[in-house]
Amino acid sequence: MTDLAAALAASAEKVNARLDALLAPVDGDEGRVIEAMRYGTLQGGKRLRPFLVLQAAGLFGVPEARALDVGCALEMIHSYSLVHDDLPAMDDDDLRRGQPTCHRKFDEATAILAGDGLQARAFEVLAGDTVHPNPLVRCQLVAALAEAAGAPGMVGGQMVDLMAEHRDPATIDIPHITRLQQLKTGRLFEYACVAGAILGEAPEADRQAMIAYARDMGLAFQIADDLLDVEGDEATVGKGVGKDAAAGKATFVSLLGIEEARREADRLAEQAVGQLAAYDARADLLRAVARYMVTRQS
Ligand code: GRG
Repeated sequence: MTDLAAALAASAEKVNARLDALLAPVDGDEGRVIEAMRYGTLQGGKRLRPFLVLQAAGLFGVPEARALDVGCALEMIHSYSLVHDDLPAMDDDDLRRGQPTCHRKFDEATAILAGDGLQARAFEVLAGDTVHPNPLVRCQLVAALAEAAGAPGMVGGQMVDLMAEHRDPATIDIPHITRLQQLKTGRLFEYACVAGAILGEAPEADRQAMIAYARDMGLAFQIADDLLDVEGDEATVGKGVGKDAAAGKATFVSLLGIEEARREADRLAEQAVGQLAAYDARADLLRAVARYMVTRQS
């Protein structure tokens, strides 16, 4: 096992245990929504975003327990986005992480409430004093996550994605896809990294370095995701276009082709590593994770 694989596994174990505690089951009718929130969150997942929070926070001397709660709050937002993205009104998916999607396991109304509940719980955790003794720091963390997850970020990106269905396909070019993905998936990665700097009350230059690193790494992640989609499609269906492209959506791969997309993902991963030039060996796992984003198999 590489150092990164071991560190990812150790971090995921801590994140899973803390998420389990933060989403404790309750009795009564409302227990069903908690059960669905737990289902949407605790059924696997790589826990990349909390790992990034922990690693970025480590650069700025932040105690791990604080970073862990921020990472768990972020993972709740990520999980809510997946539960809602799978709904019939969005992607209408039956499987997530190899298991029935939340609305298939429960029902549509419960899955909507589970996503809503996860979002609210995330902000409740962030506002709690286990995260940081200084309420101004907690306020900054809350405001930054609201921006990353909301209309200026992930939700806005999802809207741009939905609107693309009504656009002339010829107008969907690389700048359009880049912006869409920076909002839809990139902003949560940016939050993961800048949250470490906010927790450490680091200077603005560090915050910008964390954002620049995450921006390049997040795009590399997304291109790799498109490549995995095509490779999975080649393996299982033999069409070799990927689920999104087969559904008529433009992707980095459909616009650039497989080889060029792979080169661009590698270039962005190295650019992400370059953004960490000012940091010592404590940033080595962040460097490794940028390279892992483009070599991962799931
Ligand atoms: C519904 C508000 C709302 C937003 C949905 C992020 C998003 C917006 C939808 C996810 C759709 C999707 C599958 C995008 C591909 C990239 C991505 C975010 C993959 C899932 O992230 P991983 O690989 O997943 O970190 P795990 O399962 O490891 O947590």
